[in-house]
Amino acid sequence: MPAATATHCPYCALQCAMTLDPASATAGEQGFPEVAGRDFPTNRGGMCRKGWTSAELLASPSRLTAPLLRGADGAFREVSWEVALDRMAGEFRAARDRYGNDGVGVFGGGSLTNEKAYQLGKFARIALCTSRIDYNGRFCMSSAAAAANRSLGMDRGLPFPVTDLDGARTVLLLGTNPAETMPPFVQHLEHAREHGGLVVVDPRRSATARMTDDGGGVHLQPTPGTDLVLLLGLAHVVVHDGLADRDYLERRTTGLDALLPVLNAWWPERVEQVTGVPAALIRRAAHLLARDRRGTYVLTGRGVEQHVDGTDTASAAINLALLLGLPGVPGSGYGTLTGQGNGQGGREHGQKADQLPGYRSITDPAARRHVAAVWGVDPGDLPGAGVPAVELLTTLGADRGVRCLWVNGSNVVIGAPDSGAVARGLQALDFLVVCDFFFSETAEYADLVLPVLQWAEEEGTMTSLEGRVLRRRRAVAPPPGARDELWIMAELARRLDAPGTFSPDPEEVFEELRAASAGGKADYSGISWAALDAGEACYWPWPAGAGAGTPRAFLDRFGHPDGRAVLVPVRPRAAGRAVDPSPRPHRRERLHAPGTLTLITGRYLEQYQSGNQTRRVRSLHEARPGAVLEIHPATAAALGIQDGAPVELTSPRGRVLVPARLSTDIRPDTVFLPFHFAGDQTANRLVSSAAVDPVSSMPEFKAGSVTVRALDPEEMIR
Ligand SMILES: Nc1nc2c(c(=O)[nH]1)N[C@H]1C(S)=C(S)[C@@H](COP(=O)(O)OP(=O)(O)OC[C@H]3O[C@@H](n4cnc5c(=O)[nH]c(N)nc54)[C@H](O)[C@@H]3O)O[C@H]1N2
Ligand SMILES: Nc1nc2c(c(=O)[nH]1)N[C@H]1C(S)=C(S)[C@@H](COP(=O)(O)OP(=O)(O)OC[C@H]3O[C@@H](n4cnc5c(=O)[nH]c(N)nc54)[C@H](O)[C@@H]3O)O[C@H]1N2
Ligand code: SF4
Ligand SMILES: [Mo]
Repeated sequence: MPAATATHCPYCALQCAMTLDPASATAGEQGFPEVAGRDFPTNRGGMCRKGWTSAELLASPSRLTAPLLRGADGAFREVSWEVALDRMAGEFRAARDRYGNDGVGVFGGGSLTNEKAYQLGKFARIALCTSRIDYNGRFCMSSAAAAANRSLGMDRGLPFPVTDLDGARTVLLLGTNPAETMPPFVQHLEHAREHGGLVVVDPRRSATARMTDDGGGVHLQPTPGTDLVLLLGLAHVVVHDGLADRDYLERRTTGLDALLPVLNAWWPERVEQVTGVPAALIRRAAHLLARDRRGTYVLTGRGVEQHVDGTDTASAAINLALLLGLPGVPGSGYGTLTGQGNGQGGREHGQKADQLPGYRSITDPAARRHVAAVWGVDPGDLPGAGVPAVELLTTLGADRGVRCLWVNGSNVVIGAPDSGAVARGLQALDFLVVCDFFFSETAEYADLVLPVLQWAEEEGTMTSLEGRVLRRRRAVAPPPGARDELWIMAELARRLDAPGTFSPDPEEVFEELRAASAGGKADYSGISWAALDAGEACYWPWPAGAGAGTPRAFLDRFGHPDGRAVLVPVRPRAAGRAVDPSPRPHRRERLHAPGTLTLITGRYLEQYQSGNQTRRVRSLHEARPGAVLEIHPATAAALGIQDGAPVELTSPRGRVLVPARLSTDIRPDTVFLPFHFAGDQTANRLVSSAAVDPVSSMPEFKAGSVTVRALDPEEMIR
């Protein structure tokens, strides 16, 4: 093994390049590899605190190192892999016999390598023969993906390299806070900021919104959940002030005639009434976006996508970009910032309920034939589409629901909406298997916990937010008791008499993935392991035989058969508001009860996702030991809430206890909570899973309704 290994950060989709050196003097002292930033286009040697401290977890004392099986007394005991895998295969077989194939289910994640995600989808379909597989990316990228597929005919988060943004003069940032969620990305916005061209849309004055201070641009602070209307207003100004690119619309799009009447109805003063954003600011922002269209980008994040109208809102953002003539033109564009480390690759190769590898549809007969041939099975033996994550998780243990579940790469007890109900569902299962490297809150409900490898202990590929495939490399040996999922799947497949091959070797699985993806939208067939190792820029689609990949998509044509992008005439579903996301109040009087506020949830720089990794890193924990409720001082005063004092948040689903922090960065009608924490601080105990986006099945993470009240400090200690 070479002394220092070139790899990428384990966490987010920016996939900052790093070097891990287990042999340096520092490594010797600290007991884990030394991390150094590595020059690479996305991060240019920079990283955030999570990346710098990531290697600490390789030596964590809380690492899982042996399979844990729950005994009849309810306690976990270490067992051998042989016993663990026999038991798992036995339980899955029994559940299939008892309830049918769809009685077993798999829940994956966007942190898995391409090879593991691909193999997991294959394992579900032909070893377990179930349609019931979905993954945490449903809570992440599904609205943006659905909108891009619908409008552009292909979903690659950024259809251009991140470095293209370096030359931008104007960037519209819709519900995305990269200053905290991808700090090294912010360097690519510097040029636009210098030109006063950042337009940040966020109900909070986030770290990213603060970049618009001192002439950096403008911050629009809409009522949460009203972005669709705001985007219709911006598009209205573009059309009515003659700023649309008529020639581009004529050559490259369809659907303008259907869109124009929708836009007519949303003049800025009307939009102001719904969104609270002043009409003059809407006009100013629209003109800023149109000032120099060969230098303008429109980017979305979870703030506009994680809503029950998230797909339509993302479509409205694409419409705006198309009206301005941006997508598919060098030096301008539309994109969404993918979140998880392999959020992009993880949504391409078959973890999704309705999908086969290469971004193929599981209901398309030609796709089924192609993939079945690669897998060596009959197309008729492939199950049909399964159910999306919320439905899978809300029917656990129920009639026709999943009875025996394998969670591999998600911590649903923290990350999924209505997490209290999810926990009850897990409890109702006949058997739950959780694979993780740390004992997660979800593992607490498991019957069997299997220890897997961390990023720096495994080999594989990841696809970053710009659609570039990267090599993840092994820098250290794994602890003796841990195994990787490819091996686990190979062992289980054998025990389940599965057809086809389940290789434990990542390079072999990648070769198969290439073949399975060939001819699909996300075509990896031309990308070789050798090219990846040589550091070639491997952007998909890269069909076999093509000399190179596709750093910039859509230059000649969009992904639809006619090569054109579609302007989708999206409109709010009810007057003003898309769908009222507020939960049904228990009692009528709660409707107007004092303290009923809009809850938005999101992220801190120092914590990652469910926190199962970053809560164990000492310096990150010290910086952000828990959740804090961000609340406006005027609202706090009206409710008798002091800065730093405990508050209770309730919704019909559950309650959360946290300290308050008074801040004028948030609107008076809105409060903000991060979702990284466990126990009484679990934000998702409050979040509803009752309504989802009709296209993407995204729940409403960003605009719920909660009641907030001051809490007597004694009430906290219970
Ligand atoms: N530190 C850190 N970084 C991460 C992650 C992490 O957990 N921690 N996770 C990674 C993942 S998986 C993802 S998906 C990305 C997410 O990255 P982002 O999309 O940047 O993250 P969020 O904080 O979820 O939401 C962004 C912003 O949306 C705003 N927002 C909330 N509601 C609304 C609304 O109705 N309208 C508008 N316009 N804005 C709204 C919030 O105030 C917030 O500032 O981050 C990735 N990077
Ligand atoms: N309220 C609210 N909820 C949200 C969001 C929000 O903004 N607000 N954001 C949503 C978003 S964007 C996302 S992406 C989800 C994430 O939600 P989760 O899936 O709950 O988050 P993670 O912490 O990434 O969970 C991954 C788990 O898998 C483990 N793990 C990591 N890598 C591997 C691997 O290679 N193999 C295996 N077997 N395990 C691994 C980690 O240790 C961790 O326990 O949360 C969603 N939930
Ligand atoms: S920005 Fe993302 S990839 Fe880069 S160091 Fe931070 S967590 Fe890692
Ligand atoms: Mo995400």
